[in-house]
Amino acid sequence: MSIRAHFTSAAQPPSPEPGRHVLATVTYGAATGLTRVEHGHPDLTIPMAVTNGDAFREVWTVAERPRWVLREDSAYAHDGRHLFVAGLLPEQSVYTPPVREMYEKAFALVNHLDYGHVFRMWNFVGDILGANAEGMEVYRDFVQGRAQAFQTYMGDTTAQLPAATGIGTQGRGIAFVLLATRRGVPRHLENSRQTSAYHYPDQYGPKSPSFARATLLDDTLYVSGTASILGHETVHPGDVRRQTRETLDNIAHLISRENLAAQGIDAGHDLKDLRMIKAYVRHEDDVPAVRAVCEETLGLGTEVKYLNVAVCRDDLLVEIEGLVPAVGWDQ
Ligand code: 3EB
Repeated sequence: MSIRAHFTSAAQPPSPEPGRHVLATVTYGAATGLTRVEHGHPDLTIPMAVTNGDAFREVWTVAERPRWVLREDSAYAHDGRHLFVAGLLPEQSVYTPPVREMYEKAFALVNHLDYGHVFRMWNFVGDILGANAEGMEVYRDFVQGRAQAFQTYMGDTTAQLPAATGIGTQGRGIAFVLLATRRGVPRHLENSRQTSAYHYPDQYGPKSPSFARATLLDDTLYVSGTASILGHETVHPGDVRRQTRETLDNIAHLISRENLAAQGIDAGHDLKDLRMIKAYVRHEDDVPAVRAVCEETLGLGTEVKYLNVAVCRDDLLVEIEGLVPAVGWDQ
């Protein structure tokens, strides 16, 4: 039985389906915090809701009763098959060394607990487009520290880099979530419309970002944060509708039979198969336009959560992520 996720209101305690257990939750709300929720599982709250009333919770559930550990700046939860790790780093003058240390500790924990493979990460970067004390952009500073930690963990190979999201928040400092598995072997996938992020040229920073475009685990396809980028270049600067369409076109191609077959995967999906969709929108005023394009493209029946945060390039107005669940997930 695989790990699964669903959205609930942040106002209600999460209620897992019969026979399943809450591993951990991520709340998209108004403040930063790592807490223990009623039943005992950890919750990471990130400030990025469009308005306070729009806060929601992403609930990760598993088949076995998990163990939970909550510390001041980190938490983890695991059930013998899947591991959730979250961490918080307060605002820093320079991020590379403390980010490296935080991610190295997380990867050491993954190894220590014997969950062999990281398959999905979220990186929540406050003031993502701001400058650190030395004038370097916070995102580039973060990317450098993360790259060093991955190098410690797996050496120079890019073959094990997982799907990820790198996104701004309405707060300060950095937080992350990682998911790892003991059982399956994840397949990390690229998109032939886009340069692999780990091969981006150095015009985007001293280290290339450490992530794959998607990861396939147990027939669920985890789609990374995706933006209006072709090759390595932003397209449609200043046009949020066209950026949203291009982003959805990128995801459509990523999950298509053509793109998957080229990487030895016998599967093919459409945008209508996408679930757990989050659209990160730079300017709150653009939310209606992003919503209109999503509804046009995905249909009115597909739930999309809209959040209001900066994306990691000044010219990117929107980033979208989701997953294609394995058959039977909804049952
Ligand atoms: C991009 O394609 C857009 O640094 O972890 C997307 C997903 C992006 C993950 C990350 C960044 C990250 O480059 C930005």
